[in-house]
Amino acid sequence: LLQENEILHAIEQNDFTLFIQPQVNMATGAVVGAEALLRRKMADGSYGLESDFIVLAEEIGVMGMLGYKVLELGCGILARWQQYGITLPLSVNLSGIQIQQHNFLPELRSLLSRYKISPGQLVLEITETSRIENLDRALLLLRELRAVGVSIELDDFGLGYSGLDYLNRLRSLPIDVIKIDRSFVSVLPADDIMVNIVTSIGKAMNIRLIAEGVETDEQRRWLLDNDILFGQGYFFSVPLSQAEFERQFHDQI
Ligand code: G
Ligand code: G
Ligand code: NA
Ligand code: MN
Repeated sequence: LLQENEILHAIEQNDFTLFIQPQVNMATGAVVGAEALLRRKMADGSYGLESDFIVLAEEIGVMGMLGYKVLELGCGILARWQQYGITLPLSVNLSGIQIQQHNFLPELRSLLSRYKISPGQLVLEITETSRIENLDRALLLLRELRAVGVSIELDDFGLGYSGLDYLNRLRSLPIDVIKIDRSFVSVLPADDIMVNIVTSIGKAMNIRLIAEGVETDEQRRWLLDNDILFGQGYFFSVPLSQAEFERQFHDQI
């Protein structure tokens, strides 16, 4: 089991990197974006992330610090891509705790200016299961993020609290993309109820949809047949090291 001091040690040592998974147009295969996923160097030299790492980091009060490092790594990737003329947007995950830190916005602004990032290339993924239940607070923050110019992806959509009142108020949030949670995609095509519900919400709100966790061609075709154009998942690519991602997709990005 993961120990508290292992997390602290990893943060101290900057033992982290971001792996990258492409987001694709499922009709053409074109890469339209990418998600950065936190990995740390394991004892055997491979890269991984314990399933409880983020939760534990939140519990022991270091997620703000770790989240800042993640944002900085993401900005570093975008700055390097700019030098190569790569304009692909990169999605970085935020923890609910991270966005509640009072210094989150000023730090984001200063990272964007220090790394000379055009804000339109940075996408922030906010998980629906985090703190956006507090919609009034979320609205203020998301409006400020909108003013900064970054895009917002609502991650794990359908897993959060989805009462009708919540859904109604969700419409007021400036969200650019909804990511259909993997648990709904993984049961396709046999069980399509949840994908249909979530999809109709996204369509009614006129928000772009991305299906997460697409693993088979059958799922890809079902999603396309149901007007979901964008996807991410092992069928297209597992998360890759930055070098491997750039090697595999250089002619497409
Ligand atoms: O990466 P998988 O790669 O195993 O990620 C496991 C979980 O950790 C997912 O819920 C994912 O959203 C989350 N996660 C991955 N990278 C990050 C990150 O950089 N920040 C935060 N807050 N969560 C992350
Ligand atoms: O919570 P979030 O959606 O950010 O988490 C993304 C997680 O899903 C990461 O752990 C990533 O490695 C994983 N993932 C990405 N594509 C697939 C897939 O096709 N199948 C499965 N099982 N996991 C995936
Ligand atoms: Na995510
Ligand atoms: Mn997700």
